[in-house]
Amino acid sequence: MQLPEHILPPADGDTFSGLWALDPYPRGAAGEVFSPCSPIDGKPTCQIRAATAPQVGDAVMAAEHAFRQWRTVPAPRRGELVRLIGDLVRENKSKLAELITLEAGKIRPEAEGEIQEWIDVCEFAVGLSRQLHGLTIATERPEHSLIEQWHPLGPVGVISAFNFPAAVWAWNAMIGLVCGDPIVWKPSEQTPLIALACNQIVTLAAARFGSDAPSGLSTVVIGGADVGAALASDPRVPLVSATGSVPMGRSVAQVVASRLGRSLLELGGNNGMIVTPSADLDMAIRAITFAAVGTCGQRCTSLRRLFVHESVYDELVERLQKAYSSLPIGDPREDGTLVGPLVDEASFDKMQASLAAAHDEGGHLLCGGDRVFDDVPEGGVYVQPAIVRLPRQTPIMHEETFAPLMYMVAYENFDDAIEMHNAVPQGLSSAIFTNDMREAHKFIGPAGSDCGLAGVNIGTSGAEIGGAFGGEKETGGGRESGSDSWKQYMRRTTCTINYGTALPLAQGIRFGD
Ligand code: UN1
Repeated sequence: MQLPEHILPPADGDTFSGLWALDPYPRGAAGEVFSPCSPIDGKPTCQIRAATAPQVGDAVMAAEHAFRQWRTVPAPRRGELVRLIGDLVRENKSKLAELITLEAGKIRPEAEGEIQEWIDVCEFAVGLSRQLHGLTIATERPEHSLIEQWHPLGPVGVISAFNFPAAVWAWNAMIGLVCGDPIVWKPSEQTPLIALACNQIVTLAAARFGSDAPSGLSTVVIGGADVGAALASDPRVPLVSATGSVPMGRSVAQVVASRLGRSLLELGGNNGMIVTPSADLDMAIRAITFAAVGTCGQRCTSLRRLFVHESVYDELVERLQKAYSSLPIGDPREDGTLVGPLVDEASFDKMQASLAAAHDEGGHLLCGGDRVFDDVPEGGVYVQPAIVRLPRQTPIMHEETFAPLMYMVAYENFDDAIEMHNAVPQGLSSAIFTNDMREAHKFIGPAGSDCGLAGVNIGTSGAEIGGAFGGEKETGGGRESGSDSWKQYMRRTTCTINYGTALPLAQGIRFGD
């Protein structure tokens, strides 16, 4: 089955509804019409009518209704829906990737990689659908058993960002669906078409699956901060999973906490790498380049801070300058392009402001930073990835700048490098290049990197879905995708069963006998 024409790059003048659910389909959104622009050339991609805050309430009500049915469908059967979704994603991989390139400006291989990430998480979730198990626990009382069970939680609100417009939703939605939860998704306003396409895939899979998949199981609500706030504040949504900036996450967390809901946050990253004297520099150069300039520096896992031992510093600088000088920058749709556009002008302005701050703090620009106008599509914001050398970790290095901008600092002592590495408010991803097993293990050990992700001889970005993804401190503490992240999408019941004829009390308490 192919995607219908109407979710493909639209004809001029098309207006899409920003509120789609499984059935009735499509529903009409009632908010303002807006036009997101493609980062490729700044041209509008489509017109979208936003959903309103009361319509978010309708979507949540439908999800709550769907939950009553979906929670009783056996988990392996719920896995069958996700298997069907995965089949459709495989069939439509290249068209879906095309939409990511159009709306997020990602180069083709990275856009396809993002859809592959969705396929991978489908497979993970299908396997998981037969492994949502609890424990049998030793009980202190005779003729009793003590077991824990995991049950579906309820509607899950997903708030996602422009830079991973499909995969981050998929981590939450595919796992949430096998766990028995309906999904209400507020995507970035920058990427509505890919969100509608993703939801369309679920719709098509649900039609193949049959009536066990209730309407309201998967909904997209497109709109601005008011739509996100309506989702976060709704007491019928027990879990809100939000990816994006620290200020956004802080406000979602406060709203959700005030109603004692659960939030799962994946916020800023300001990721660092340590390159030690024994590092394989050939590998390090390749890893650093992909991590710092891939997705034009717009991954939450992008490499932003590089701490290099003074004995290899000059050689690394020279080789990085060489690698950066030949990076193909331009149209992300073209074969061979490695660096596509920034998402918008504001990102370029922020990058320039960070470069200026770094300069004022004693930084020396080693390469890049200029706007690129030649051989790139007119109307897009293209920039040369920049590297700035700093004498020490200065205040600007404590901030995440969502652009291809990497700071370099030399170090003398390994423990100081770890101190500097950990001295920022964010704690998502980290890496070390070393062939010294003591350094490697120290870095991933309790006194090493304080991040949620720590790699050895690998870059900071490009995590696979099987691990739990997320980070500490201002990154928000959430873990999504693999490992036991599924537990957050379920509720645990501890069950004590007395199969005897006496009523012994725990802790040996005697009460009236
Ligand atoms: C993000 O940028 O929000 O590890 C997610 C990575 C990707 C996911 C990034 N698998 O870079």
